[in-house]
Amino acid sequence: MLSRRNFLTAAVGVAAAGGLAACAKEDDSSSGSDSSSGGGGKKITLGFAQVGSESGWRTANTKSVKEAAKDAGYTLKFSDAQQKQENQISAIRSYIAQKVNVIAFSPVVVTGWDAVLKEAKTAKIPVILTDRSIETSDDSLYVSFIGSDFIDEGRRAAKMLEKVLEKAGHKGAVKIAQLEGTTGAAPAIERAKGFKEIMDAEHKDDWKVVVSQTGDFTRAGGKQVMAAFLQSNPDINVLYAHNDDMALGAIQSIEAAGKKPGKDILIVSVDGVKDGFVAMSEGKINGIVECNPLLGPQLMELVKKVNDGETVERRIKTKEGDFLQEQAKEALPTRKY
Ligand code: GZL
Repeated sequence: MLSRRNFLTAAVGVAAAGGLAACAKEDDSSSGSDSSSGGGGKKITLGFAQVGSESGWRTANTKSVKEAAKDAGYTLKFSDAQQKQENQISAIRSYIAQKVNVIAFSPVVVTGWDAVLKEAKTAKIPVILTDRSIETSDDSLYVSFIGSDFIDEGRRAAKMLEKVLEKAGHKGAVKIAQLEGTTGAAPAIERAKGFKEIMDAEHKDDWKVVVSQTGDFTRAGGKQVMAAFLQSNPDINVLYAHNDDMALGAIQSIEAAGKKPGKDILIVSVDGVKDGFVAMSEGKINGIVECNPLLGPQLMELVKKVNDGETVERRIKTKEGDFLQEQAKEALPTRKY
């Protein structure tokens, strides 16, 4: 296990690392400590490269990370990559140059990380993946991945759709529109994979995904793409959205087309943000597979162990539930995000 205390740190002269890409947004939130104490003193300095601020889920995830770092007394260097991989890579290089103790990030897409993670490894800075995973042949490039099981979320969405169809008394063909997350992102790839696994195994004769396209996890994307779906496939009767924000955008287009979301077009979504629960309580979304963004406290515990050179679990899965319409009203007051 790598820990900065146990070795000399090679100077990492990555010139470009000094600055973040122009359009990324960064801030140093510390607990009032001297942020130059990264690695020298007792205080842990964590560099966190966030995907962006594309959805309600991401906003809640950012809040959880920042609050938990403050509660833990860590110095947090935080950047928002605005969903651009080049900005996340620049942020990681910046943290290497600043000699943080630990780097954590939520990779916007699964590929293209080996080079920068090799630089972190050379600098003897351990890396933790949060929320989303990566594809790499070199397992030594990160010490742990903490986040949901997206393939299971896709399976759960398909099983939930079975219940929604039965409850709606649906008869006849099931013509599904799928709003995919960001192209190349683990949640998009894996939520589609899990859903297809159940569909192929248990519904290959009566369910069909008639159209599928990315809405990039945003409301605007969901609205725009759903409008196009309804033009090309007016007989869609189910929407499977990879996140609530795209489902909420799609609802606007469904209503603009004179159709009733939750009735004419049954909707199953993923995340469980408050606005998603409100839409469910209004009968506009039929079921939501929860994906828990509140990873902050677990992440900070992991950071401490990694920094202290302890052995940590390679894969830590977050716990989450499933919610149907009738549970929405009762659950709303206690939703934390
Ligand atoms: C899932 C997370 C996804 C959410 C979206 O863990 O990566 O990204 O489902 C967010 O809302 O944009």
